[in-house]
Amino acid sequence: MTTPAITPYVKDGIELDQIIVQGIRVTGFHGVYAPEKESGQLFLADVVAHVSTRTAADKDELARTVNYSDIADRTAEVLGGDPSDLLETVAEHIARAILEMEGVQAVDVVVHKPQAPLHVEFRDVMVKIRRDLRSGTLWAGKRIGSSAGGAGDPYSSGPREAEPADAEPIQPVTGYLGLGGNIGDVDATFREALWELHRIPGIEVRRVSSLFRTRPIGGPEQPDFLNAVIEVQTSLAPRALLAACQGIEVVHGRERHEPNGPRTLDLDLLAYGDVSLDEPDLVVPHPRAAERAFVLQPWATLAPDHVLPGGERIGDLAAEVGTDGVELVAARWPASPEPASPEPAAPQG
Ligand code: PH2
Ligand code: MG
Ligand code: MG
Repeated sequence: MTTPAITPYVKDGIELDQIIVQGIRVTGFHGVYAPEKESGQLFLADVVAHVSTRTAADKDELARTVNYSDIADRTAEVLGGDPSDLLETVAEHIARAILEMEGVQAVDVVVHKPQAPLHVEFRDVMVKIRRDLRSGTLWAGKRIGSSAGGAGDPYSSGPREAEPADAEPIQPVTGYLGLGGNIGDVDATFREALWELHRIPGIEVRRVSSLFRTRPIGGPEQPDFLNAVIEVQTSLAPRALLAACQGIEVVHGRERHEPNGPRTLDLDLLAYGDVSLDEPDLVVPHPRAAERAFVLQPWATLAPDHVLPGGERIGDLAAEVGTDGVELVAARWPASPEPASPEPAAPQG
């Protein structure tokens, strides 16, 4: 059984590594003809997961890579699972199952059906596909669901696409949120907001920037702000994450009187993975984030190497806007009280 050659998959100019499982063999019941669905026949699959294996190798830790045994299990489950008419469908379902695994950027799938009912002698029939997180499978709301094969199967034709703003990601996405406030005990409000966010299913607060006192930009005469940025990992759609932020603002007595006016808590969605959105209610990345020292300076203490979809690096943007009107209050924050995590960011240089 031969397998077609594997073309490298290149992401951000870097050729990814490949984890390959070949010849996974299972009796399956796929096929257009009734006898195929009744008796079943041999199906085989070859799967190439395109991943970066560097950190796993560096640390010699299974948790930092993709377990090839899981690749085989997921593939076998599709091969031996619900019958589809077409090999194309089987391949597509395997690709989706593998792309759901954290760290997998792209996948090649070959499905073989060496006992297909043909009129001539032959060695093998196969369908080969490549899918990646960008090539249309990124949005679970659009592409993934229990509806596969039914009338609602997203692969059947028809304009039933979820808006990207409402689509849940296949893999958890790293997001950045900006915190601001200048009314009340803002430090305490921020700490409460962290835990309120963390408690929401689908949001995990990962890391917290240093805390800054900042001169108000725009709006009426008002007290200085406190500002910080946090990193979250989320399985929520962008709009659901925004709604969570707005809910927490309301809990903390946020009232919208005037633009740029004083507030107890402002929770802004700064970035969501490398996604760009331009909706009436939601622009991502935050349209003014790249200009504001009170966002960029805290952000740069947390994720200086984060790159916006336009290619700008947070650390570079922070250096450009400078530190005018922005003063470090606490490098490590929140310092107290219990519980100690989410982990504060290590202070910069
Ligand atoms: N937020 C604003 C307007 N102006 N100025 C500072 N220093 N910090 C803020 O968070 C801030 C602001 C609107 O969201
Ligand atoms: Mg806001
Ligand atoms: Mg704001």
